[in-house]
Amino acid sequence: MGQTQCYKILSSHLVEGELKKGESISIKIDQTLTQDATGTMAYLEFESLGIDKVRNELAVSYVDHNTVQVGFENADDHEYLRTVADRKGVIYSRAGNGICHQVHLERFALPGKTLLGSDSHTPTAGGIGSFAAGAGGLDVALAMAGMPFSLICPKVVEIRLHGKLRPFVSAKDVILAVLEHFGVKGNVNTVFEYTGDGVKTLSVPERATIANMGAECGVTTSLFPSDENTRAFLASQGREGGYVPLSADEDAHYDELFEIDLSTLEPLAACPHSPGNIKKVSELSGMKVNQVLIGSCTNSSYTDLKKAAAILRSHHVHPSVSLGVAPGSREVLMMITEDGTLETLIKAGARILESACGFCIGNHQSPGTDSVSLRTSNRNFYARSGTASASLYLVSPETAAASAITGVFTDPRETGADLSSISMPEKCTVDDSMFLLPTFTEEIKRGPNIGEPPKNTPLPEIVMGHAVIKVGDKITTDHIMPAGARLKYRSNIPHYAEFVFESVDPAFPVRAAEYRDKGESGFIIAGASYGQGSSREHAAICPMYLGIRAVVAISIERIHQANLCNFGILPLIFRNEEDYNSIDEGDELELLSPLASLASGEFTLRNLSKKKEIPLSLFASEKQKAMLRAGGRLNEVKNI
Ligand code: MIC
Ligand code: SF4
Repeated sequence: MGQTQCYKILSSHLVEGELKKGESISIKIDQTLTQDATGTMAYLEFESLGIDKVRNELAVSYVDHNTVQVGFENADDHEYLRTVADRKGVIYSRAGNGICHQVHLERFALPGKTLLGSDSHTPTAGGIGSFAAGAGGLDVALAMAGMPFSLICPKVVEIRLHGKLRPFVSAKDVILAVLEHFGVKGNVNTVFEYTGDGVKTLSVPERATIANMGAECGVTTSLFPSDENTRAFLASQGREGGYVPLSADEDAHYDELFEIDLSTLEPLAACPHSPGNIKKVSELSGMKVNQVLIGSCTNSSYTDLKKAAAILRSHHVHPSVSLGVAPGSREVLMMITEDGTLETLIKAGARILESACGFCIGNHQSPGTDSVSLRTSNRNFYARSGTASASLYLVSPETAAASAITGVFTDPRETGADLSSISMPEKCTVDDSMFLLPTFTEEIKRGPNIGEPPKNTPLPEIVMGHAVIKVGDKITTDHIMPAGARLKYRSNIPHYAEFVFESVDPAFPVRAAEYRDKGESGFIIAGASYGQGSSREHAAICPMYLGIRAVVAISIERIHQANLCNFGILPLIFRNEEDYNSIDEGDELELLSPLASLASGEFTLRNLSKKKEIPLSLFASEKQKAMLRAGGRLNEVKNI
């Protein structure tokens, strides 16, 4: 029987285990990427491994998240990242060079390679046929040390695309249709593989948009074949030498099939507060809009901005709308400058924003109270924009531009603009001068906000304490560790820990620390799909710092589960879902014989307040069990 594209790449990189769905495997990682918000911790962790220089094929450190620089912290982080990159053999992409995923796609990603990034949207590179996964900073640090990456051998879902998109319907609408079908939970340890005659109608940046937002479904990664469009894209970047054709065998076996006829899709929007809450734009038509933001790693390519500009040409932004445009990379910015697109945008009244994450992570451009914000980004989680009362809708650049003109939700098909001639150019404007290559000479500089990554203690014989908080379903890592205004504390765990669960229960950190200081082990009780979204390992590190020893949930998402194990927090799952109802916040809990239970994976939680025993399961590999016993991966450093 033939192989899927996914299993072809996995088998050529397999280090440990058997390529069988559900088995624990380890693969060799060719390329790594980090970004500044997760990067400082990743490089501090890398330093703690005591290794001179990175051992994988290519390591790139991007500065794109925290570029607003209010206060000294971000600039100090950048200086640490620049100097540690130089010292350890990492390419440094300076602030201003663009968003990691867009830049990596343009300059480094290659079909058939494996890429691990400390950012959940690393699968963007799946658009070029790379097996690209997001992970916590520590996993990326270990990959830079040449260690294989462990994952569960995934189930592979074929998404077969037929036909061709109609004008004004775009790649964003394809992935929103995928999200409508698969939802934002229940897709762990799955890979989406795109096939069918519709694939060849999509350019690499369009494919990258689709692969990018597969992350919102919670899949390990998404993959597109490497074909003539891939060759053309690589050639446009002067990288044709990296082209290899790659696709699934004709008779490949898939675990599931989902078919989409591209020609039947219409403009869609993800409604508040989840990327999986999909409606047709036509159903929302007429709703007042206050802010429109075009950019982010999902939709900020050259053709995205050209299409938006074509719709905006000869129009002006509606008086009650603020329109911001953030090109995804310096390359895109240079290209839209050269061909007059930038002028069109400026004439239309767009506010030109830095090539960075910016608004997407709530770093600036927080919308007004109760306002409606249309964005081309990938996440509209509650409070992520910095304004909890705002309603965020995720849409295509076409819908965003059309609505910016009218001031109300507008189906772009109504604009009558001509987008037919817009396509990727044969040659892009390449200028690599904002990458710094390592010289191995810099002295590593650390500002006062940069602290050591804290370590946990080994799993004790008695794990007893309180349910410090009880939360519901779909708690994202944004709920656990806010970004936006708090982002600058990423390198300072004691301070950042003061904001754990800020938007859910601001009293949590003080309560947790009080229990911790009495010598207790804290418990977090959660519903389904706990820890979805961002890869930020701070969502494990900061609760650990506050004394949390176990998360007891209905289900936990892949990257967060790995981060919990990496830092010695037990990720435990209710064997009977309804037991979620038999624990209340404040209940006194005891985990019976934790050390013996670790080996079997079967735990019993005694609720001392309710006098009830609750069976729990641990789904973890043997390696993860060893980490949990040691109190986290950093305590095992001597084994590297
Ligand atoms: C995000 O989109 O949430 C981020 C910010 O890029 C995160 C990483 C982080 O929290 O630094 C991600 O997606 O992993
Ligand atoms: Fe940056 Fe937003 Fe992409 Fe995350 S999702 S990498 S914050 S642009």
